[in-house]
Amino acid sequence: MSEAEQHPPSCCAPGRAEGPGAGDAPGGRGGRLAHGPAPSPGPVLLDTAAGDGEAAAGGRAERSGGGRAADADGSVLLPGGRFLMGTDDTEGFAADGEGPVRPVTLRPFRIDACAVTNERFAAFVADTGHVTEAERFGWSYVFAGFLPTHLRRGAARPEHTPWWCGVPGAWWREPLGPGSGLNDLGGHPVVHVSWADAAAYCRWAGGRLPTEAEWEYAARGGLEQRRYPWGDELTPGGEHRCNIWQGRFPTRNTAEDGYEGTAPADAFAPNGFGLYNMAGNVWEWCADWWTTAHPAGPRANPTGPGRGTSRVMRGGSYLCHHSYCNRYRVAARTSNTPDSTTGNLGFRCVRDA
Ligand SMILES: [Cu+2]
Repeated sequence: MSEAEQHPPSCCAPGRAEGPGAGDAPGGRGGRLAHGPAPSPGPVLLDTAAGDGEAAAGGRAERSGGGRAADADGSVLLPGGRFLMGTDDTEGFAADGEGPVRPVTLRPFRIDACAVTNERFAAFVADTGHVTEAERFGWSYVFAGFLPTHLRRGAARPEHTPWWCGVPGAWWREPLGPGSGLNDLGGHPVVHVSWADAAAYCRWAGGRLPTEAEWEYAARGGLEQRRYPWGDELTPGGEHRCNIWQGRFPTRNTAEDGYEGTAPADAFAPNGFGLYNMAGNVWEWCADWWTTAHPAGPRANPTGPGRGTSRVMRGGSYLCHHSYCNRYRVAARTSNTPDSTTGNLGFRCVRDA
């Protein structure tokens, strides 16, 4: 019945249809809370020092490991060409359609070095008046461990991912629900954005969402058939290279990597293409409809199935842990219905070169 049952369950980002009111509320398929307050758009309070400005750019330049520098618009030109997509790694989830390994050829394209930040999304909203789907539904998913007791208690929780709470009034400007704000999150990835919100931002920015093939090629950073954007070892030399969960999921997050929730979009060293956080931090929407059946032969510029019910998400998030989902590998994939919004799901843009 629910669309979520038609594909492997999302590891740590539940779908809109699993949310509050999915079964019995008058809100229908979207499950809009009848009592969900419509958040009023208040002023965006952003700490610009933590934003995408010169300080962040300077910080980026000091880091090593990136093969390419981003242009003034924050994007990197990638040459495209042939790469091996997918994995047959035994660590992978075959049921997710991670395999088979198949040759894919891509034309050159530009991709944002970082996920779209709250600061950039605020500029988009200020310019267009865009109202996000989370605002229209009146709620979004927030990780239970971040919520004060009064919001956590009694919150609707999806059956299979009960560490999520459907929180009335959670949206991108108040990512932990009413009373929260962006404060020093200006340079962090925007979250609580649906596929359509992400696509609208990309159009405004003169681009589009990456195809899944473009995303994976970019994430691999020029390495062939490695497990992570930097190689095969999760923490080379004991160093954390991405923002995922440490400790015991979902009850104890030791935040050894430095972050309990989102990290700044340019945290950690970039991959060989100069791209940040292609593993961990937030899931990223891709353009493609979801399928687990891939043609094994060579493909050029694949765009996925012509129709579907869920859209591809890639990269994993700060909630991913080996014990549960292990989807922060470059070949890992999952999906969600396009109207779904959570506190660990964002996006980045590409442009045709
Ligand atoms: Cu995960």
